[in-house]
Amino acid sequence: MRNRRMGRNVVAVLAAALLVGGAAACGNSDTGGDGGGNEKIVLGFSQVGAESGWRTANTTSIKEAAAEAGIELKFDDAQQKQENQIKAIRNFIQQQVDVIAFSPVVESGWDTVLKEAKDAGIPVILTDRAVDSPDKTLYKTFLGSDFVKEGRLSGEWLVENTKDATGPVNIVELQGSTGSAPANDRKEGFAEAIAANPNLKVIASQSGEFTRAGGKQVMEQFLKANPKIDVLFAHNDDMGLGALEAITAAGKTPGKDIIIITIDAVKDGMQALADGKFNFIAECSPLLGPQLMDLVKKVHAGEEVPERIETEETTFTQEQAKAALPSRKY
Ligand code: GYE
Repeated sequence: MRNRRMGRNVVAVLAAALLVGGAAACGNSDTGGDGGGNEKIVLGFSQVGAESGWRTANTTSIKEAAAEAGIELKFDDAQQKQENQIKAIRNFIQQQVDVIAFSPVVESGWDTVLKEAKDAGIPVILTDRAVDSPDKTLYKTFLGSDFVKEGRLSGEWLVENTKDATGPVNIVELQGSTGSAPANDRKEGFAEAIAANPNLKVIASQSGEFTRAGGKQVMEQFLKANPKIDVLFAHNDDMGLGALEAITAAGKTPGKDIIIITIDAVKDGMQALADGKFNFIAECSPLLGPQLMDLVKKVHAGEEVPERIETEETTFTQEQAKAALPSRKY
C-alpha cells in the first residue's frame, strides 16, 4: 500500500517552487551569471548510509550522474539515522539549495521537516524509499522500486518450487531495517504470495539491518532455536551473504539443505547465486542517478513530473545469474 499513496502536485506549490527555486539558483550561482541560465542547479542529497552493496552502488550512481548532468551535489551520509537525515535536510534548506532529494531511512516522521522545505519553496524528490506522509504536496515525486512486488515475486518463486512438498516448509525471514519501506513492503508481498500454499510457514522473522554482520548474527540465532529450517528469505543480498557463513558453520549446505532467496542482485549476490549457494534473487536496481538528475532538472524548471516513477527490474535463477554475471555493472 505504502508506495502507492502518491498524491497530485499542486499548482500553487509548483509556482512557489519556481519563484523561490529560481531565486535560490541565482543566489547559488557559481558563475556569477546574470540570470541568463548558466547557473548550476544545486542539489542537496541525503543518503541513508553505506549499509550494503546496493547502497554503495546507489551512491556511486548518484555522484556520477550529478557530475555528468552538471549539477552541483551536496551529499550527506546519515549513517542509518533519521535524526541525521532531518539535520541534513534542515542544512540544505538553510543553504537554499535548489532541490532536495533523499532516501528516507524509515517511512514515518517526515511531515515537519518536509513542511519546512515546502515553506521555503524548495522542491523535494523521494528516491529509492517512500514516506507515509498523508500530505502528498510535501514532495514532487517518488523514484524507486516496487518493494511489495519484489517480495511477491520471491514468494511466488518459492510457491512454484515447493509445490511437491507434502509436509510443512519452514521459512526464516531476515528483515531489512525496522520501519523502512523495503522491509515493510517486502515482508508484505512475500507473505501475500506464500499464503497460496498452507504448507509454507514463516517460523521466525527478525531484522538483520540490511547488513552482512546483522544477517550472520540473526541467522546464527535462527539456527540455534530452530532444528528444521528449509528456506531463508533475506530482504537483501548482504544479509543473505552474512547468513551463508552461519549456515556453513552449522554444518549445512546453503542452496541445498536450506533454499535461499534474496533481493537486490548486486554482484556478490549474483556470484553466490551462480555458485549455487543462493537459489533465487529478485532484482532491485540501485542505478537511480541518471533518472534522478533528469527529475531534478524538470522540477527545478517547474515542469510537471509523474507522481510515481517505478524502476524496471527482473528476477534471476541460478542459470540466469551465470549468464548475466559477466556484464553485471554493480
Ligand atoms: O535493498 C538494501 C539497502 O532501500 C532498496 O536498502 C534499498 C535497500 C536495498 O540497504 O540492500
